[in-house]
Amino acid sequence: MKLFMLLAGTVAAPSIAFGADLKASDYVGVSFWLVTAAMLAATLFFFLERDNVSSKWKTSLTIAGLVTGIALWHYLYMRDVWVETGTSPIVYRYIDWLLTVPLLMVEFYLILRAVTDVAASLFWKLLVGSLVMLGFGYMGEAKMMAAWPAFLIGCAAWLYMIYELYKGEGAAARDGSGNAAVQSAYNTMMIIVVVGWAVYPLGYYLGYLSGGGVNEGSLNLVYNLADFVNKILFGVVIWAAAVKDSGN
Ligand SMILES: *C/C=C(C)/C=C/C=C(C)/C=C/C1=C(C)CCCC1(C)C
Repeated sequence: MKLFMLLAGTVAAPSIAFGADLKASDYVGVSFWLVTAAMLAATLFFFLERDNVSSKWKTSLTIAGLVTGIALWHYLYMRDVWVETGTSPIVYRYIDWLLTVPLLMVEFYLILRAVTDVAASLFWKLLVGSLVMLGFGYMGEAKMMAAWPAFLIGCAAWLYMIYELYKGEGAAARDGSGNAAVQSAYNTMMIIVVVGWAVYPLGYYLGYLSGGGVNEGSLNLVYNLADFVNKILFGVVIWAAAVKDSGN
């Protein structure tokens, strides 16, 4: 009950939310609304599904719900910035990523820890990688530094995280765990970090580097679709592994 009241409060909080006038031709605005609703549904789903998995998996589902819940909170504001002004909600976007990307990285650590021993250093490496990637991305988008070098440093940090997951400590813990549900979840989550996450630098490229000035529409449409996959689908993969491993 408390959970529902909290969510109801969240949805009612942004005061301009109900004044916004969404036009049918504003497909970027429509994508903001769709993703907002999907984040709400996903958050409820992950929290309620905690009851259906064994105790060692509950934290992973809590984190999945926090990721979509934090995104819901920011989408409520971002969609209004977009609908009212037609400009990129860069600050809300990056505050959201700053919180949710490290939480997504924690998930790798948590699903491994549910079934095997894994060093905390894996978590710290992924955290530093996330902060470097997002810090430089923000500086590039907010015009605090040139768009190209910010992009290249951000990409290097992303590749470093992929390396850690693919060849480093994470992969070693996965191989040693002997748990098929975790191994397949880990591999699917890694594909999301490689393929699903590639959409963000693509959006940045289309928005800032492909010439002809900043294209706010394609930038936001691409980021919104990517958030849908990388936050909701990522959580669903974890949920599926948790249900399977719990014998339900
Ligand atoms: C829920 C939000 C997620 C999973 C956000 C992920 C964001 C990225 C993978 C961003 C990557 C970027 C680069 C690799 C280069 C610099 C520009 C960024 C920040 C868009």
